[in-house]
Amino acid sequence: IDAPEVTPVPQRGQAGLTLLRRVGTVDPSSLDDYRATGGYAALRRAFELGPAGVIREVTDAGLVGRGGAAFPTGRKWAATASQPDHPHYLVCNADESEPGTFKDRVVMEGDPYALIEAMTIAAYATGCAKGYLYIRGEYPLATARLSHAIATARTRGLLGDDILGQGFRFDIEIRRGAGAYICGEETAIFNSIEGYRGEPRTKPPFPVEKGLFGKPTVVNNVETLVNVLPILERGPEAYRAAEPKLFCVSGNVARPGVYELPFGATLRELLDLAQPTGDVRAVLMGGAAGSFVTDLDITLTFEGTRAAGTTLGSGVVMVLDESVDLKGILLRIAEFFRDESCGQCVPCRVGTVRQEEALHRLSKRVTSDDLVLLREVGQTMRDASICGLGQTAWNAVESAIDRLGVFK
Ligand code: L3W
Ligand code: SF4
Repeated sequence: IDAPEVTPVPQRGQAGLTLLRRVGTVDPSSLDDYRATGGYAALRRAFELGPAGVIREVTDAGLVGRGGAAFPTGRKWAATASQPDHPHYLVCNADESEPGTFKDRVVMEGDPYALIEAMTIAAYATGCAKGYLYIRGEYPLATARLSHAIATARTRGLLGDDILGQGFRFDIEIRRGAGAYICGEETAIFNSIEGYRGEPRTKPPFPVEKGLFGKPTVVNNVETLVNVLPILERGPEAYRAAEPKLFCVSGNVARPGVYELPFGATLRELLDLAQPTGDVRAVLMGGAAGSFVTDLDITLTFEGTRAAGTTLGSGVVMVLDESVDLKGILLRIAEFFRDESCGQCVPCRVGTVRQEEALHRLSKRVTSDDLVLLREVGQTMRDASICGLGQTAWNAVESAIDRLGVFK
């Protein structure tokens, strides 16, 4: 379940790529290449529409967050824009740390100006003069390319005091994470940027009201933001007709990597592209926080995966064939959550330890006592933890027991 030892590549030859259209085909260091391939057309359109017009288009497009929780982006932007308290802040969550997730890295490394343009549009729509790009510390290449792109954009009047001569002021500061998974939780990012321990805050209040430095803040994932470009370039209707989604395919497949497909494809269609190397025993959807499925006819939408009792999450599709030691994978997931729990709340701090201990015992000898304990601990973590880490720490284990018959 560690990040695969491959360099994910966009699947060239797939017709009609949207989010990956420049990745691997243009020089990511060149602003001229970016502009020559349609770059900054969306920002120009944003200035024509005005902030309220941009929010209307994003809302009409039906864009929802790609970090895992699928919250409507237009609603988030409108809520931030309407806050009377100032300043407003924009935070791009680029702390991509869900095991099996590597789509944001591919976008940032291959098309850094797209993220900068998209952040500028988000800031314009929501009234932010300052944006933070909080990037995973283990992404040095993406960080270097984004730093270069930000500096270049500044010298060319695309960031700074008077963007494109429109009197709009906005700039971006990069902050690097230091290896903690929990710092991908939106309020832990705020604490980290403010110089405190990366611990989640209780919600509400939501960031749109009280976020970074206690001010109204819009937080969006990298993939969510870059979707705003085709929305403004094509219009919400055309966007909705073929809404793009990135999937991170890893595990027992011949062609691991980042795939772009329109929402609505089935898991089987995606796997046909990635080519499983053996008989598929299960697919882990949504990463360590997600769950195992066996039905390959699941529709790859937020609703379709929910109906199948799993989650699209951040787009993880980890394929496991019969050769895989499932108990070992469950132990690795439990170890991961125990290690990454910030320790702030009891259900998660204690529950993740108890879960791992019970799995160790069960992997040697199956007893009904330990199976009952595991379920009680899991349910308590789900019901009583402060944040998504504790709430989801039992998902994969539960689905392996109930659907894959582990420990039978
Ligand atoms: C205004 C309201 N805003 C909710 C906002 C909230 C946040 C967003 C989603 O993420 C997911 C989980 C895993 N007024 C609001 C509101 N919001 N109600 O909407 O909120 P929430 O609390 O449902 O989810 P979340 O805690 O932000 C949990 C996934 O994250 N996850 C791992 C993700 C990893 C990656 C990665 O590596 N790239 O994304 C772990 O739990 O799927 O669904 O902005 O403020 N009334
Ligand atoms: Fe920290 Fe876990 Fe509680 Fe989240 S659920 S605040 S990670 S202890």
